[in-house]
Amino acid sequence: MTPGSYEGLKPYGWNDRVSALFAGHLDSGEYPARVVRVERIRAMVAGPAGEHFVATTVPLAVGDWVVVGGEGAGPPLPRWSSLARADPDHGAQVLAANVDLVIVTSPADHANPARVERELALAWQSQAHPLVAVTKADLAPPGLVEELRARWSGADVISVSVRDGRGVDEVRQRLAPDLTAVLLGPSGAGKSSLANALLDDDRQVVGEVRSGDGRGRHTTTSRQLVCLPGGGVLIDTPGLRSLGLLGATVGVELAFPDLADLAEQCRFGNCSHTVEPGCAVSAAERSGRLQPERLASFRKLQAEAQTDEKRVTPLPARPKQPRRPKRWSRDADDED
Ligand SMILES: Nc1nc2c(ncn2[C@@H]2O[C@H](COP(=O)(O)OP(=O)(O)OP(=O)(O)O)[C@@H](O)[C@H]2O)c(=O)[nH]1
Ligand SMILES: [Mg+2]
Ligand SMILES: [Zn+2]
Repeated sequence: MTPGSYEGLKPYGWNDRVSALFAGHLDSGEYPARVVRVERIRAMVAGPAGEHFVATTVPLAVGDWVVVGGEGAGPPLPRWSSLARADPDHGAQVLAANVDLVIVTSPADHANPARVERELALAWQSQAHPLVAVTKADLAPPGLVEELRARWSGADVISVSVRDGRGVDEVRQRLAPDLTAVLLGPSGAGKSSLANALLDDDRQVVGEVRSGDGRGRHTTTSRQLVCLPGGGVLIDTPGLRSLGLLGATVGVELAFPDLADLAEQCRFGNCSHTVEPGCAVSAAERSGRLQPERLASFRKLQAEAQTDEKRVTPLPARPKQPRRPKRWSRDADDED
């Protein structure tokens, strides 16, 4: 069966691209749906007639498109993007699927640029585009936003405040008419507050931060997809303590385009930007053009991503050699 127009799914991001995903996948009695929330053995999905629970037997992520039939939801249709982290307990965890935009939130009163850079790398690796939202801009110390913009030159940085409303429309415009965005950032960054501002409704629960260090209290506990009134889809997420890079080497490169440009000018193609002569990266650091903190952040993320990459994609096992009789063992050095 060919997918119909499914008016009821349009607020959930149904468009020609999604329709094409389902072509040839729908039998009679089946319908397309988008995963709105995932629980242990069931998921809340949005189908053409509204949101309802379905049984699931395969792992699904918020944002997945699935075929629903008599048995519940089938496996996810191929994802065009997948925001994932290395999870210390479960290996890899997909946080959100089929997102176009990752909104990396960074609270202006407790800016942590290195965390933002980690999240930018995960966003680029996911195949979505990142957008940095410096939240609580009404509390920003003078010059902070300009400083962050300079550090992340090349990234789309918007300062946002739900107190005075600045930046909210800009974020809204990025999502219309049918793009999907996921909010990423530490607990207390103001993700759910921004979701409510975009929804024009206090639907997401918002929590006070701790008075001393401004950390959040992990108010949001599950990932949830909501439709925005002016078009576009938003996924609110809980602030995560651990965001392992899961081999995101490409994402790290894309998050540091300035360093990639400099590295092209190094004398040696395999320059490690530490001790080599003619290193353009070290020269930029010495001259003050490259902030040492940014370089340190790049080195840390790159090393972590490379280590993860080896873990995630282990080198192919060497084919087993038939055991040789002992008297041939002196030839062992000739192997390879
Ligand atoms: N001054 C100011 N405070 C804000 C702004 N946005 C959010 N807050 C406050 O920051 C606190 C945390 O907001 P939340 O929206 O719950 O933060 P969150 O990122 O969803 O946190 P988790 O759900 O724990 O991950 C609340 O007390 C909000 O009122 C803002 O633009 N300006
Ligand atoms: Mg929240
Ligand atoms: Zn170099």
